[in-house]
Amino acid sequence: MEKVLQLEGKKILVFGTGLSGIAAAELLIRHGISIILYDGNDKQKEEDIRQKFPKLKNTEIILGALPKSVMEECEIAVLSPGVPTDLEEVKQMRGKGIHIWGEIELAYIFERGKVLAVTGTNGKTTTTSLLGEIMKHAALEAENAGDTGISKVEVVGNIGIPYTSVVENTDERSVTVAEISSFQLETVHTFCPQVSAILNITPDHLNRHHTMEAYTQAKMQIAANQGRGQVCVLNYEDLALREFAGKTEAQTVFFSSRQKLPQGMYLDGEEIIWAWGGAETSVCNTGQLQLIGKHNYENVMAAAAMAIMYGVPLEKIREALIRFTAVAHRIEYVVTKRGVRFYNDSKGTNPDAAIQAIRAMKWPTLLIGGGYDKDSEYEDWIQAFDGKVRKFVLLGATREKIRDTAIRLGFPEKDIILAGSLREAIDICYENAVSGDAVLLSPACASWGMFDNYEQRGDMFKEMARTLKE
Ligand code: UMA
Repeated sequence: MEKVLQLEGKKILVFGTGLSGIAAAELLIRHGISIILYDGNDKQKEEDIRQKFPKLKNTEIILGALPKSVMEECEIAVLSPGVPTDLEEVKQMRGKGIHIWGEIELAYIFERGKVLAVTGTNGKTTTTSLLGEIMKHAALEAENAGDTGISKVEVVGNIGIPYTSVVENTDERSVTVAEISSFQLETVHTFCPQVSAILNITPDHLNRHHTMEAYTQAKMQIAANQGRGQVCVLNYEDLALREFAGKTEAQTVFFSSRQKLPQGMYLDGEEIIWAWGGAETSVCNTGQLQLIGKHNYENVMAAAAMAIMYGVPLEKIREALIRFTAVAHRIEYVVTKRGVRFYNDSKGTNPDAAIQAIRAMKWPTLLIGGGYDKDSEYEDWIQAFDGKVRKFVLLGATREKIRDTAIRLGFPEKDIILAGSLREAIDICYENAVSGDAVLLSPACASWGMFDNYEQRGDMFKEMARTLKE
């Protein structure tokens, strides 16, 4: 705990009262470190925060404008991921010599075990969950064998569990599997995963990072403190990442879904192969996996390569891969009724995500789409159907707009049906489906207007599908 000592006697400003800020504040309070909790949103009420989080009862809370005096008092500011690093207040603090840390950096100061960290534009959550399952399986096996291997596994970060909320559970033999966003990587300084991965980098969050260079730079921070003793797993098909391999100090391992690699992990037809030291070993056949779609095979390869490089036996990795079902609401297999497979992709809330889902379907598909209008364009999505969509059932505020786009692009009008509710949409699909078809909920739109959130939409779909009469 030597690293933690550096915090003693210092006053820390915790910036943000969301998930990360509260978890960071509570961690510091538990360690008797003096903090000020600050949030720029003055619509929040101090009493509400105190009532919701009783541990903050003696903590100074400031909402709205940040007084200059606070900047004189604090030595470190811990930013929540959503706080931009070029915010005026943050610039001023930096100017005054205040150390700017992120919530991940703070947690890492308390880390006692090893960290495996995943970043990338797409696939982070699936890869992190899958790697978490592999490591848990390996830990369990080690215990059974009376081995002193991995004591426990924590899965944290952007996935929704603040790292600071569980880091005190770590010990010398524990493993923390972390999903780390570009926002979180902007404010790490000593964070050093034993194995990291950058899955892919495509334009995203440019409103925050401003340029693609800055966004790419942030992602690459994941390996900034790694040396030859650590490993960084990279997607060979991403040119920026291929180039990055020549720059990082870390040992690099590639994966590819498009070509054979002399060393690393690759997809050869339906077989995932691990090539190492001149030998080639099959990891698994994609047909054995419950995850589907090429993008998911990339996630599988990244997670498996990370686990191998950590030292998990291939057999254990294979068992965990085969057992793993999709993350909830992301091309999630639900049930088969009368030979018709049901898939829930309620998380497909934009056309890009929905494109991945329809590409993943290997069967004639009855597709349920539409929802809240975010001013999206649907051409690319409809063009990705590739003749697979037998019936296109549309819901919500966007249903007419999507129908008109589909007709304009030559999708048969007779196969488009407008439904008034999710219940009606499912029933239409089930009536029209034959054995061997798939029914996919992948709306390409947000759920608002008809549902509270995408989780509720997905849960209702699953419940309705499971209770259909055979
Ligand atoms: N705030 C300010 N000033 C600002 C910006 C925000 O005071 O300029 C305050 C807000 O008023 C609010 C608080 O900060 O009270 C919110 O902080 P936050 O946005 O960091 O949200 P948290 O609840 O702490 O959640 C964060 C991540 N959020 C973001 O990155 C935006 C969560 O990722 C993450 O799960 C959580 O920490 C736990 O680690 C969400 C996300 O959308 C899922 N991530 C992006 C993505 O996946 O694309 C990167």
